[in-house]
Amino acid sequence: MPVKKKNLSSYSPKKIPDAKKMRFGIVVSEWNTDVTGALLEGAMETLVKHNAKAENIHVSWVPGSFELALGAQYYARETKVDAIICLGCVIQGETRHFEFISQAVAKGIMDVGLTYNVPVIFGVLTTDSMQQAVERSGGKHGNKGTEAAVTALSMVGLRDSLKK
Ligand code: DLZ
Repeated sequence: MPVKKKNLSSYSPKKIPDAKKMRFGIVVSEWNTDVTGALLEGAMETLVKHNAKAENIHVSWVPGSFELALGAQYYARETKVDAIICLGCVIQGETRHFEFISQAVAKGIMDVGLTYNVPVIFGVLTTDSMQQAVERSGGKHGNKGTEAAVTALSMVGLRDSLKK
């Protein structure tokens, strides 16, 4: 039964698969580092809480959210990770840059997942303001990094449950 979400981080821990044998790649954007660093913390804490081993979590930084999809593709092609988590923060500015980056990264991340048959998780905040981003990276609306990690665990669990 799905959990009714109160904030980005509400989930039922009992239903999350054990991550003891799972490997993860996390690609993080350097743009708005205060926020993306907090997303990374949320994701790492969550993976470790569900028994992922620190040596099985690989973190790579990319210059901005636009580069997340290619970073994810490198992981998908060159490594044997079970899931890739992309973390970024795109904040609405005065120009249309926001739209281009947000749409490109969402589509790019989805394409990598479907091409390589590996969960690639969209842990990217797209907000109107820094305040909204802070509230969603460990503030009153939870942490999207946590949500991204939970999604990664769930998708690897789903894949494993369907293996013959
Ligand atoms: C250029 C740019 C701008 C204006 N804003 C953001 C942002 O809010 N969040 C983010 O992650 N990256 C931003 N970038 C950088 C682009 O993602 C990208 O790194 C550059 O356009 C170089 O390809």
